[in-house]
Amino acid sequence: MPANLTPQYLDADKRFRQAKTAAEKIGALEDMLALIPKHKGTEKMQADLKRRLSKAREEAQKKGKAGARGNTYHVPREGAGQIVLVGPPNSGKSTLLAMFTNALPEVGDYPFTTRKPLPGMMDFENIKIQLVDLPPIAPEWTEGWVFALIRNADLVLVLVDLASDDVFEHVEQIRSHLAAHKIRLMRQANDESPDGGEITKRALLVGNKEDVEEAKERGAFLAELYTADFPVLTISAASGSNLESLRRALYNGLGVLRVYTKSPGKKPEHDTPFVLKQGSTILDVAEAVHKDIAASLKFARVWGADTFDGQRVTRDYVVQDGDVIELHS
Ligand SMILES: Nc1nc2c(ncn2[C@@H]2O[C@H](COP(=O)(O)OP(=O)(O)OP(=O)(O)O)[C@@H](O)[C@H]2O)c(=O)[nH]1
Ligand SMILES: [Mg+2]
Repeated sequence: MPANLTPQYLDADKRFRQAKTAAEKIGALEDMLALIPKHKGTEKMQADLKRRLSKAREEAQKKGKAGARGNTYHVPREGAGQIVLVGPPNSGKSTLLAMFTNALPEVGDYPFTTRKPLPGMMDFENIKIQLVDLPPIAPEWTEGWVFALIRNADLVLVLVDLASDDVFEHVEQIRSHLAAHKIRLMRQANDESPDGGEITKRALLVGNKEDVEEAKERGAFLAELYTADFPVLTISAASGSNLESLRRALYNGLGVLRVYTKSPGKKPEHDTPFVLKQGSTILDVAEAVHKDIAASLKFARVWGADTFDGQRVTRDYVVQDGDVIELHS
C-alpha cells in the first residue's frame, strides 16, 4: 500500500534532516508523527517515528535537565479535540482556561506569566474537549516548540485583549508570526492543500475583556474587520460574559459531529457518543466501534434528520450530527 505522504509531512522530514539541535529534531519528529497519514500502509513508519522520537527525547534528557527542559513539550491529545489558546501577552488565555476547565494556571497582571503548556478538559454537553494554554506569541521571543504545538492542534483560539490600544496590531502580529512558521489561520482548514510546506489551521478570533469600558467599540470593530476570515466573538473571561456562546463556537470550530450507536431492539447509547470528523461515513463509524465490525459490515440502519426512521443505508452513507446508527454485520 503506498504511504501517500503529504507535502507537509515531507517538509517536516526535511526539517528533521536539517535539524541541528536536539529540540529541533524532537519538534520535527513530533510534527512528522502528527502529519503522517494514519493507515495500515504507514504503520511501520509510525512505529519507527515513535522509536526515533523516544530516543531523541532520552538523549536530550541525558544532556542535562537545563538543556532538555524548556526546549520541547508535547501534549497528548484527549477528548473530542485539542484546541490551543494563542494570543499576545496578558490577553487572558490562562484566565479563560481556569474558567472552562479544572486546570489551575497561574494568572498574572504582567506579560509572560505562562511559560509552558497546560492542558485542561472543557465540558461541552455530553463530550469533553481539550484546551491547551500556551505562553504568549510575542515578536520579542517565542520558543519554537510553541509552533509545533499549534501545528499539532485541531483548532486555534486566538485570544486578544480588547482593553489594549494595540489589539488590531496584535491580531496582525500573530498572523504574520504564525505565517513565518508556515501556519496559516483560516475559518475552514484544508489539510490537503499546502503551499511550500505551509499548513492551514482552523481558527476562531476572540476579543477578551469586554467588561472594560473602552473595549466595547473595539470589539464591534474587531468583528467588522475579521468576520470574513474567522468566526469572531467577544467575551469577558473574568466576568464570564458570553462564555456559553464561546463553548459552542469551539465545538463547531472543531469540524466534528456526534453519532450514537444502538443494538437492534435496544435504546441508543445517548451518554456515549462517537465523535468523528464531519464527512465521515457508516464505515468510519464501524471502524470507531471495532475493526472486526468494520471488516464484516453489511449495512446499517439510521435514525436521523436526513433519513426516515430505521432507514437502511450502505457503508458509504455520510453520517449527520445526532444520527443514531444500528450496525449490521
Ligand atoms: N478586566 C478583565 N481582566 C481580565 C480578563 N481576563 C483576564 N484579565 C486579567 O488580565 C491579566 C492577564 O491574565 P492572564 O490570564 O494571566 O493572561 P495570559 O494571556 O495568560 O498572559 P500570559 O501568560 O502572559 O500570556 C490578569 O490580570 C487577569 O486578571 C477579563 O475578561 N476582564
Ligand atoms: Mg498565561
